[in-house]
Amino acid sequence: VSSAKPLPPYAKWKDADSMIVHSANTIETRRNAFGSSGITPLDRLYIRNNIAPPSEDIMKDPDAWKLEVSGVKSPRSFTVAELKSLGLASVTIVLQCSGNGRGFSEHKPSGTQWTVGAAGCVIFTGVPVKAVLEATGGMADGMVYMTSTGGEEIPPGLDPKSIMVERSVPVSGIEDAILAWEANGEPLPLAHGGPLRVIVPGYAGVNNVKYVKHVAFTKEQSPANIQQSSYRFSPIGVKGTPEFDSIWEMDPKSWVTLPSDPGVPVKAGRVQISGVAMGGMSEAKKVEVSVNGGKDWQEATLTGPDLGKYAWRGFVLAADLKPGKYELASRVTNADGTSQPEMRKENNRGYMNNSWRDHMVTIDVA
Ligand code: MSS
Repeated sequence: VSSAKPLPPYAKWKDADSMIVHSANTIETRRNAFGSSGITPLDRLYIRNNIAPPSEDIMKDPDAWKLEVSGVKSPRSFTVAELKSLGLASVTIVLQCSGNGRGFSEHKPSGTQWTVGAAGCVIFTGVPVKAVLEATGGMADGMVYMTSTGGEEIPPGLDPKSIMVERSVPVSGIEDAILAWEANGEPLPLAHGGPLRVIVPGYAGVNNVKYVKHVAFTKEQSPANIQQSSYRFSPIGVKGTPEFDSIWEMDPKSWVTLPSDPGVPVKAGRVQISGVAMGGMSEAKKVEVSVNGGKDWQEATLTGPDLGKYAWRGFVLAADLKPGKYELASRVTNADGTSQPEMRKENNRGYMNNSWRDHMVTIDVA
């Protein structure tokens, strides 16, 4: 199946057959295209841009890209080459858009109608934020957020606050954060935030600011719309404001990836039902699978390498299926003992849907 819309130029290198192109800025991985190794190949990883990405020109000399660091005792700027001398760390994370699963919400929230594919598991490599703090004398007194600004050009005549991508996360979240220049062993491509990207493990996609040009430790959250009103858990029909929680830490979530080929019946007999499971802020510990829409559950086997608490795990359950229709569901429990809920937490923009019922897939066995 090839996508109806073509891949935009900056994402031409993606595997078109694995992607659903919603728009030039929103490209989803097909449910059957995650692979089963635990790591999502970059050419199948989803893309989400809130505004058009910067020109490919910024990738000509990635080591020369400049990052400004402020809200520290000795503010200064660093080139990527200089950052590379400060430290090195790799972290495997689930990168997941806050809106992943929005397409299952009944109230049809505005925004991309993602199903399962605005997520992937990626090994990012870069310098620990803590090493950058050490090199700048530590945070200035009283700072409680790390506020990162994306490197997009703001078109003249627009109020920067209305479109700039600038996100604040509580400093409690930066323990394992890095500034990354590499993904899955490759130089970080522009589409995923090259030359330099903030990675806040465990936090929803939007907090991982791409082409980051400024990291500031601040007392207040960013005044940008993307912080103040978007990405907030407001009730259905209510616009986001700072009184509602910001979309930060992710929840446990899993879904079946195979079999899920649309319109292709599965051969009766032994079927390996597999998928991916993330724990959110602690590791995915246990996955249960149901073949009858959540009436009965069986414990699945975790597969693949354990790449740490922020990564997802593969899982598999072997089932002997006679001809018929089956509703395949999965439910993960993390190390903190939190299980994926049956129902989504309703909110205006359909953020953070982790309902196992919404994520079921129906297959025909023949
Ligand atoms: N960054 C920047 N700079 N810009 C933009 O737009 N977006 C967000 C993040 N970051 C942005 C940034 C989002 S929103 C998301 S998801 C992510 O990113 C994605 O990623 P990729 O790589 O996949 O594309 Mo939702 O929550």
